[in-house]
Amino acid sequence: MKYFNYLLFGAMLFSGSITAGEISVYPQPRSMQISQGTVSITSQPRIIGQEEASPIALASIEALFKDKPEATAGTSRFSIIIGERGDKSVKKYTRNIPQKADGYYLKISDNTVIIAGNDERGTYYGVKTLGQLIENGQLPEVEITDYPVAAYRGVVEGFYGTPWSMKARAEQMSFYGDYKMNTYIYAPKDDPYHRSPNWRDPYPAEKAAELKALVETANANGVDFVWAIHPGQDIRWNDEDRDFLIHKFEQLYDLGVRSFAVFFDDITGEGTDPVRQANLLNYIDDNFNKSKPDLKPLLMCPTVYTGSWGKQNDYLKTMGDMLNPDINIMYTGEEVIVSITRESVDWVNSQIKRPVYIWWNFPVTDYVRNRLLMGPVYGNDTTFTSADITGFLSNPMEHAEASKIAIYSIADYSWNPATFNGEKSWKDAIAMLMPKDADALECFARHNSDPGDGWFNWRREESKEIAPYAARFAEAVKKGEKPSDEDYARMKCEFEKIVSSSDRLLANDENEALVKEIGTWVRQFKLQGETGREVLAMVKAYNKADSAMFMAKYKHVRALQQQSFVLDQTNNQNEYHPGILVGTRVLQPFINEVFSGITKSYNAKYGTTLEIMSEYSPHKFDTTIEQLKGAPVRVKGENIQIPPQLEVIRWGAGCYVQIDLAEPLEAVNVQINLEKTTPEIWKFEVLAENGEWMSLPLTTENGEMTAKIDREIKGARLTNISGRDLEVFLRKWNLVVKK
Ligand code: LOG
Repeated sequence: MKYFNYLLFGAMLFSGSITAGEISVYPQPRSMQISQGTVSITSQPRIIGQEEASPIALASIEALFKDKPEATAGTSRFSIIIGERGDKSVKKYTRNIPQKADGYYLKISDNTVIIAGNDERGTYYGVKTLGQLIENGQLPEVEITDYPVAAYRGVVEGFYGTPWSMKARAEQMSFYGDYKMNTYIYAPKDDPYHRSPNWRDPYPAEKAAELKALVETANANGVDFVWAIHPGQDIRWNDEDRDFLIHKFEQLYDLGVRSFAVFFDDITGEGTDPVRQANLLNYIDDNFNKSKPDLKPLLMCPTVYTGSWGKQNDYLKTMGDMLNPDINIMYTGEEVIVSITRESVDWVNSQIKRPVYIWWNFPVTDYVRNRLLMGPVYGNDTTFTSADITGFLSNPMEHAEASKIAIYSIADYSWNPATFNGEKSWKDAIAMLMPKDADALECFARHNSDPGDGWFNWRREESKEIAPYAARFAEAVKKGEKPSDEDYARMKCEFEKIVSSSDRLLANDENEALVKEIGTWVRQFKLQGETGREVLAMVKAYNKADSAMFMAKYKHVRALQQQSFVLDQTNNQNEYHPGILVGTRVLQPFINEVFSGITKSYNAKYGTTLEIMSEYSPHKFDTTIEQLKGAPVRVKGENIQIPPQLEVIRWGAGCYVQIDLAEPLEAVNVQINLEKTTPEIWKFEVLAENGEWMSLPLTTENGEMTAKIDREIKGARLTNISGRDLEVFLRKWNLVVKK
C-alpha cells in the first residue's frame, strides 16, 4: 500500500516514490527513500545484536515496543538487526553506514528493520527515527541515511535570570534525546557556583548530588552534559586561581561530567586579556583534558563573541593563533542577538582558524523579561556544512517548556539546514507540545514573538497574517472613515479567537508545565482580546450613531485597560523588565490607535472630552545611547527607574539618558550606579518648572553617585562630559519622588 508522502523542501536530497499522507521525521533526515510496503507491528520484535549494540539504543527499543505482546508460534514476527560500525550484527551493512559522527543507516523492509550506527549515538538516533516512523502500529518501508551538519546540537543554559529547575532540566534531556540533540551546557548566569563569587568553591553536597543525577539523566538520553565555569570577572592570573579552577573541574569530573567549558563573556577588567585566557585554556587542555581520555574537547566562550566587536580588535585572531586546535570557540554571530549569516561565519572562521561553535541567542528573553518569544525560527543561513560550523546551540528562555518550540526547530535546523522549513517546523513543534490544543497555542505563539524595539535591534515577525487588515482598519478610523466590512470581520474573528484560545490554554491539561510558565501572559492575552473586541464594538456603535452603546463599550474598554495595567504591575516583577507584555507588534498598537481615533471622532461629533490615551504610559525615556534606545521607564512606588542593564554600555562622549516626566513632580534625589566611575566626568541636570535645565552636583556615597534635588521638576538627565567614549555597567538609575 502506498500511503506516505514526505513533505519536502530541497527535494533533490530525497528520492523514491512519494504518495499521499505524510511522514514527518524530526530533525529531517539527509536522505530518505520511501517504498510501497509497510511492516505491521503486532508483537515484540526479535532483536539481533543485543550483545554489542548501544545500551541506550536497546533501552529505547524496549520502551518503543513494551506494550506489544510476546510473539507466539504462528504470528508473524518482525526482526530488528541493530549495532554500530564494527559490530558483528551489522557487518553486512558497513558500506551503507555514513562515516559521520552521530550518523546511522536505517532500513525497513520485508519484516526486518536494520539500524546501523556509525557510533553508539548514531544507533540510538536510528532508534529515535524508527519511533517517529511508527503510525497506527505500522512502519513504512524506508531506507534512510542520516547524519548531522553541526557536530554539537542542543542548548546552552546561559541566560541571566531564574535558572531552570532540576526537574525541568531532566525533562529537557529526554526531549533532546528524542530530537537528536547531543549537548546541554550548564551555564546559568545566576548560579553563583558557575560564576563569581563562588566559582572557586566546590558545590555543596546537596547541589552536587542533584548535578550528579542530572548528568546520569543526560547520559541515559545520549546527551553530553557540559559543565561551564565563568571565572573572568574576578580571576587573578596566578597559579592559585588556575588550580582552583582545575579543582572545581575535578569535582565535576567525579560527579560524572565528561565535557567542560570556560566562559569569558560579559566581563570587564583584567580577566579580558586574550593572551592570558588562551594560556589558561591551553593549560587546562594539556593537563586536565589530555590526562583524561574520556573527556570531550574543551569549549570556550570568548569575551569578544560577536563579529561587530571582533572587527575592532585582534582578540579573536589571538585566540585563533594561540588556542590548541582542538579547543572549540563560541560566537553569537555578527551581534549579540542576530540571525547567523554566511558572511559572519566565514569571517569568524578566518579569525579563529577552526569551524565556529554557534551560541545562538534565541529564544532567550533575559533582555526583555516581560515578553515571551514563541515564534518561528527563521533568518539563519541554510548553506552551512560541517566545515563551517561545529556546533549550533540555543540559549533559551528561563521558561524551559515554552522554549521547546524554538529548541525543536533549532534541532531541526542544525541537523539539516538545507531542508529546514521554519514555519512547518514551528507548527509541528506546537503540535508536539500540546496535541489537542495546538491551534490555541499557535494563536498565542503567533502573537507573541517579537522582542520589540531596543539596543538589540533585532525584530521578529509577529501577527503577520492579520497585520494588513489591522493597518487598513486603523488607517480608516484615523481618517474618520468607516473600515471595510471585510477588515472588520477579520479583526473581530481574530479577537474572538484570542479570547477563546486563551481560555482553552488556561484549561489545558496536556502540558501543565507549559500552562504554568505562560499562564500570566495568557491572562494578559485574554484581556487584550477582550479589549480588542470591545474597541471594535466602539467603532461599530459610532458608525451606527448609537451613543449609548458607544459609551457602554468605552467604559468597558477603560476597565479592561485598568485590569491589564494591574496585571502588568503585579506579576513577573523582576528588577530588569518587570511586567507582562503581549501582542506588542500589531495587536496593542492597533487597539491603541483605534481606541484613540474613534474616541477623538466621538469627542468631535458629540462635544465630549473623553480621555483618548489608551496605553498607560506615565513618563518618557529619551537617550542618545544606541544600546539603551527603547528602554522602559519603570514606576515603582516613589521610584522612577531606568532598569539595570546586563550588558556593558558603550556610553559615547556627550551622550545622555533623560526622563521626561508626565507631570511636574517633587523630586527628592537621584541615585546612580555605573560601577567604577567618578562624578567629575558626568553632568546631572533637572528640568525646572520654567523649562530650563539646571545642573546639580553629584557626590559619591557607598559606591553610588547621588544628587540632592528637593524641588519640583519636569525631567532629569545624565550626560557623559568626560570628552571620551566610556564603557560602563548601568546598575541603577533611580529618581526618588514624593508621592
Ligand atoms: C550573554 C548571555 C545572555 C545573552 C542575551 C552571550 C555569549 N552572553 O550579552 O548570557 O543570555 O547575551 O541577553 C549575553 O551571549 N550577553
